[in-house]
Amino acid sequence: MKRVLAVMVGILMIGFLLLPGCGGGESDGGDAKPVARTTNGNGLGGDAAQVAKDRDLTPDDVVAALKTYMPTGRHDPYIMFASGGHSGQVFVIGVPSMRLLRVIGVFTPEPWQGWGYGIGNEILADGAIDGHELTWGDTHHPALSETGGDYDGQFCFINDKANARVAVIDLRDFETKQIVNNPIALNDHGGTMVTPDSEWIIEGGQYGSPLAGEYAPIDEYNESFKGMVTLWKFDRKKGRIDPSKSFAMELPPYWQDLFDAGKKVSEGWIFGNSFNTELATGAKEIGDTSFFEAGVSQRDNDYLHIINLKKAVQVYEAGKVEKIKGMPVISLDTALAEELLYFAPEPKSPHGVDVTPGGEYLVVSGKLDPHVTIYSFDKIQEAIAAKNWTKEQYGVPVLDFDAVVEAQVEVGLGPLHTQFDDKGYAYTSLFLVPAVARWTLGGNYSDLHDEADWELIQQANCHYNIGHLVAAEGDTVSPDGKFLVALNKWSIDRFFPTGPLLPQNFQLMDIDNTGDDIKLLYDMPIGIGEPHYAQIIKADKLDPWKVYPEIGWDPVAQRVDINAPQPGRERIERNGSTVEIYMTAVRSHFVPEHVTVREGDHVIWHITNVETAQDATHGFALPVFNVNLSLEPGETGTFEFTADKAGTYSYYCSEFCSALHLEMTGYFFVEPKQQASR
Ligand code: RUQ
Ligand code: CUA
Repeated sequence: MKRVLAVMVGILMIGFLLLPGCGGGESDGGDAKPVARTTNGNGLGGDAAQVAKDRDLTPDDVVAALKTYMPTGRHDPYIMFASGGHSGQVFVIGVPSMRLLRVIGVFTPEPWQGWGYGIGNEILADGAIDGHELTWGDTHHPALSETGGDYDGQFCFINDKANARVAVIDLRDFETKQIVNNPIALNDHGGTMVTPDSEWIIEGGQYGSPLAGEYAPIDEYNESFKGMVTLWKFDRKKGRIDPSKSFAMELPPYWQDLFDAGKKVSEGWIFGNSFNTELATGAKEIGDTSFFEAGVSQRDNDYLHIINLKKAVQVYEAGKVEKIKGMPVISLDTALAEELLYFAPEPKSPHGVDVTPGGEYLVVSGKLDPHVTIYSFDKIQEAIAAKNWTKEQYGVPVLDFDAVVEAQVEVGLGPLHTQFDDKGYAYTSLFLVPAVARWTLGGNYSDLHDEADWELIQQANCHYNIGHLVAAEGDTVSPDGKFLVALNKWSIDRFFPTGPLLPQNFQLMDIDNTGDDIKLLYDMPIGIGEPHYAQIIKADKLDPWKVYPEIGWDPVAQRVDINAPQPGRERIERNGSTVEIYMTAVRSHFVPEHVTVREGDHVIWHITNVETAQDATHGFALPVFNVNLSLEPGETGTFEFTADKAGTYSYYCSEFCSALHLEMTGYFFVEPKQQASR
């Protein structure tokens, strides 16, 4: 097989290098050198053979390079949105080149975008909890907005596990527009996932806690601690979550983990997995059995949560809720009385629940069990109709395991998350092997592959300790297959060691094949935080603005700001001790170049970048007052501060925008109090 491939690559490579302009459509490839038509042992010809030899590349290496190399000027066919973990941000990466295109400032201030330094300050301030300003987040699960269960390229949502917050990013300009706090929770994990038309954004909790962050001692765990899932209503027209139309449901204090929304046949339902049905409270010293890690792993089963969302919405709309810190909450008693909540046993420290493209099956992994367990949505419905259940300690009906399980597949040690492709395969990350398991789906998916149903086909090794994995559109109703990225937690020896702290490693795999032919293509170190989940969308579904639509654009409101400074109308206005500055920026000057205020004045400063050319971004850096804007073409930014320190401050443009960029500067004078009385 290798030999055949090598020869094929050789032929391909020669053809590639000999044909003028071949594959060079949009790139300026320069003068292609003539290449000898001979091949050597690598199956490569001429210069390519020499490079491969000098660099000690195998034929597989060369194929991998050819599959990921993106000539200058050409764009990737896929775009990945990855969580930034405790960087609090979202990363935008081209696939298959794995080039980092952008880090979107979300929960953490980010100076290049001016995020938190004059841009987006109010949005970040909205993320404060009870007056405590937060300057970071722990982003876990990005969710691209969907229409009919397919990514539509309009929005991206992301949760902050550390503080139970959810953010909305508008994909017209790739900027964060909103951060909402969950009033009843202080941490989350099962967020964000969306329903097939993004009507609801799911945010499940994690560690059981008294609702609304109240105090309760640990020995009241069983009564005072609660679990929850929150359904945030998304207003697509406004591009915002509408907290006034959102609600939550109380759950037993098991640790709810990940959620997924039903689709197609299971639309209207949502599913979550859980652990710690043991109700372990940790810490040997207080008489519990052990540390949490053992305490939460005692039972053979935890509970898959099965929630009738459609009915829950009706119950919420009928007002059968309690308000907790302003959030309407369906109590556990109401959820049971209204038949909204069911459980099914799930084996050994389960993690994740992933719904198949047609919505027929739910895949759950047991971290301490080498199987994935596949539940049938139909069988779940039959078991509910037949009341085939027993009740657990909080009164929740637990459906009979054998009645609802369709199949179990032994995939390998430490299975975590599952994604799908267009060929009837599922892919499960195996943390302990570590590897990506490819296995076959049965049922409606049997016709898509030649292999037996519900069977392990390949364990493709990765390095090391894979958490999530993501395939192109791999959690939608129509997965693309083609590429898969393993989000590895450890990188150990993969890269030059940057001291004791090492990057995580994204490994790109080629899954555009069948059988046991998954190939590793590329390593991408992530040295900015620990990404958890990612989603990959086809690039042609995104239609971002190249410049803002009009001069004076306010990206928060997504419309022209009537107060935006316009060219020719720059000015400085004083009103008592408030000074308002209307400034424009254009290559290569600010208008005005001198601004004078008095010590103690409150300063409101508006700047419009009046450029219309793509990429003509200007910065605005002002020392001491912690201001650094990024103003993209057409954008207006406004910031305020108190000029409480007399002095002479030179401000300048912090983007290298033109040959005379260094000259794009000006002076901000703050007259001392005694002189200011002149
Ligand atoms: S889960 S630790 Cu996405 Cu595997 Cu968060
Ligand atoms: Cu504008 Cu540099």
